[in-house]
Amino acid sequence: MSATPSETGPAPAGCTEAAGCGAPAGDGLAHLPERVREKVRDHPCYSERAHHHFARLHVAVAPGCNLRCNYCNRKYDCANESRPGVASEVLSPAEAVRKTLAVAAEIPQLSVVGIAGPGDALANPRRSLETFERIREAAPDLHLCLSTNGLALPEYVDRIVELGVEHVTVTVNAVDPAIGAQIHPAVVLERRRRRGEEGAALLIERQLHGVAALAERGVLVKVNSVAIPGINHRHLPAVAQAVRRRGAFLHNVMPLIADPAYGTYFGRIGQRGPTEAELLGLRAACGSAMPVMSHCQQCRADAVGLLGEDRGAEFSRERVAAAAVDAEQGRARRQAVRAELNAALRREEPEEATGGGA
Ligand code: CLF
Ligand code: SF4
Repeated sequence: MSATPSETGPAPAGCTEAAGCGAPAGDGLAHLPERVREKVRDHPCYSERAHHHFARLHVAVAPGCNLRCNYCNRKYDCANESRPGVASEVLSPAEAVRKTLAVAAEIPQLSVVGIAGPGDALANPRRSLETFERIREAAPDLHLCLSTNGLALPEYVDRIVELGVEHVTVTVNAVDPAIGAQIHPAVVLERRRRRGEEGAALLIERQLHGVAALAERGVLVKVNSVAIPGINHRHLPAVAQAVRRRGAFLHNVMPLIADPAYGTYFGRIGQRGPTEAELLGLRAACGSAMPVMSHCQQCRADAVGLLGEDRGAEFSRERVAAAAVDAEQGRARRQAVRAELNAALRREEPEEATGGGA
């Protein structure tokens, strides 16, 4: 989320891509091919059931952004501020790996490491991709997950696939440039800033292209949309249809968070978020295109633990640097715990397939 875009600028506080890279509806996994089930079963965001058992870690290595979103403030938060995409500190790739190993040794239910800000993962490609490369090497059992606004996505599809990133979230708030420009007033691509509908059209074109290219390569693509009453609220079912046609797997429809205290443009002008009833109605409307995630916690960009709990304070830079981590022992413990959880969930799947009712 933010106010002033810059490619290199200081860390945006919370990417709503990140801000809510949210997840799917109740896991009717049984209808999916086994190769897809394997990728979803222990991902706490892609499977509603998994989120009760498996944990995720966000490594906040991506400070810059290439987009301006009217719901973003691009500031660091205090550690107690729990809202989408914010982070208390930005890590180097080496620090991110160390943190991953420390968390994975302490939380054996850890199954996913994601990059979700605090800016945009692909506006910081060197840092993000190096981080994934190193984590893949150090802890190959962990799923890699990336969240992006999609502007730079077409350039990185091959690299994402090559690194074995199996889950990518793209935030798509509009497929109509006139609506998109009210949410994203400016984009920066190849050092050129484009404003208004020109910028929004470019963003949309690249988002949809990126979603299709990833889906064709077998990456599971989740799309996040921020519901903003009076702006894109009635338009989101059209977004759902457009991304489904490009192969998106899951839609996360999230409420706008626009507290004036956060200093975002929408906060300053008093733009309200959707009511609970509006959000439910919208999720139902979007759900005719594809499954809709309803358990998203709109995580911080440095979130740690099960969805809904945040153990980030236990893994600050200082604590991680001082911790003695036995990576091998951690891996063995994690693999045993995850194997047991996976087996239990697998046993439940046939019941789910027949027990869902009419
Ligand atoms: Fe993180 Fe996002 Fe991956 Fe999940 S979060 S990068 S897909 S591992 Fe999950 Fe958090 Fe919602 Fe995102 S609950 S904000 S959907
Ligand atoms: Fe903020 Fe950039 Fe994410 Fe938009 S894309 S929410 S401006 S960090």
